Amino acid sequence: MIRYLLLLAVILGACTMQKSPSEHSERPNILILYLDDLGLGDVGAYGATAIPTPNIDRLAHEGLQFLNGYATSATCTPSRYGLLTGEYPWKNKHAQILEGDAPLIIHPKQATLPRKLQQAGYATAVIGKWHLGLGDGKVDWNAEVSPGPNALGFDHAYIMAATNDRVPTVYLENGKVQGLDPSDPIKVSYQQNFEGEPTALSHPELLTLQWHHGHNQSIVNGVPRIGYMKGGQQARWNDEEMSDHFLEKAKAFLNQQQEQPFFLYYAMHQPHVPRMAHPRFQGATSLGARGDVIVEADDAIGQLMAHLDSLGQLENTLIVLTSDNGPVLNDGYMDQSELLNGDHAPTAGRRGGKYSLFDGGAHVPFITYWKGQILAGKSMALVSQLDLFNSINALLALPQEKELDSQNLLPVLLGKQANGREKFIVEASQNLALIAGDWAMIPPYAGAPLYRDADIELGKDPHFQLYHLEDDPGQQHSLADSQPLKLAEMQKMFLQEIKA
Ligand code: NG6
Ligand code: CA
Repeated sequence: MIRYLLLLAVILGACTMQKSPSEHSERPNILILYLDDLGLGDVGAYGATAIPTPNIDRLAHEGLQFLNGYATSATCTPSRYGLLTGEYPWKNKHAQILEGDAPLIIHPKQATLPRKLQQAGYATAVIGKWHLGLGDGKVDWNAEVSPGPNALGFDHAYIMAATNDRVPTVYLENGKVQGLDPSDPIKVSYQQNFEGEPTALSHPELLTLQWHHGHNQSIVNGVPRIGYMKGGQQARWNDEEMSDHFLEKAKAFLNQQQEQPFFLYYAMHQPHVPRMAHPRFQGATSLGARGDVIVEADDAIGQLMAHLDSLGQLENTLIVLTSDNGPVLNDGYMDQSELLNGDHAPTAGRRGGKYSLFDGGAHVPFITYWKGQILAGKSMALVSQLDLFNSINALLALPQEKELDSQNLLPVLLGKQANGREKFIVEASQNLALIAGDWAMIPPYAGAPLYRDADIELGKDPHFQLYHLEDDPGQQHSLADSQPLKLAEMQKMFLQEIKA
């Protein structure tokens, strides 16, 4: 009897024994590299020749490069919402570009990717851009700001609240503004300026970067921003050091991970405006600020990979690199990105860009890399960032969240299956379009077809539009009239998908 008990104890012990990280291949670390406004054509592996991106190219060439990978939306907040919740963002009316003092739009009781991983024993962190709202209404930036990422399953959060062009221009660590001097409290408003505070309109002489549209409120570091802010002088970030700063925080998080696997959501701010590369990257390309910050981002990715390698974790980390939405050259500052763009094709020939229902809106670089596990290659499979949620669940043998819109595409993401999704919805400002196989269908929408300031075609038209994306990637010839049967099939699929 005792012998059997001992044997049982040995077996149980072996089952529960903590494995060293290197033996954890079924529970790899997960690193999501999420860029901000990086277009399909902004990366060497996807055709860019004017912007050297050797580190992203290495991920693409040694990993699996998806040629039909999509964000859920053509702007940031909704795409991040879809990524972290596995739910279509247009199902939440708040999932639209948020102001810097907007409340958290993911309910703390909602299923989230970080909480799933936290519950599965992962150490979880978000470092970088948040833009999903903070607090529950009136935020006091001088006290603990909550709920935020920590309430959604992130053990650790080192973030900017919204975007690098919106106030407050400070970093928050686990809900606390970093470097805040209590005698110089921060006030933020998106309604009105604080008395005596200079704005881009009242004090244009203080600007070192000129605004083109929007971006004419508070001035921080000579850069005019969206929103008004007063105080917190010591806590204000330095735009040119932001990339190094987040990288340092990411490395520090990785250094702390010994026993548990980790999930790091590294939400980079490049190449979103204002594009303020560190001086060592200024002039790295002939494209001006936009090209330079992409080189800066690529360099940070290379450093992070080298760091993972030095910790012996590269073979044990599934890396997913993608972008929250398509590219834009002029997003509100006169940084000469349009003027200096030359022949560079940020959307790789897709129509539209950020904000657009055309393919340039949400069709983005999408790469999976797992050294020793994913074979190098290219995939034509249709994949959406929405699917990372249930695919990662599958990887960890966790139950699927069937009520979500996320599909388990794990075999596709690992390169073991060629066919991805049959169809999915992409959105822009809560307007929807369907992608199914090689086809894209955009229902009729009222409103201006062109976002004039940014010079981007939004995809709005009073008629149905139907495009064959393989034959016509630039969406120049709508087949809505000549292919009525296909259009009807797409309309039916669209309705099925939005009702599901
Ligand atoms: C827009 C801003 C744009 C950018 C965008 C959010 C203006 C005129 N434009 O409202 O500059 O900040 O919001 O970008 O203010 S995103 O990538 O976070 O969605
Ligand atoms: Ca973005």
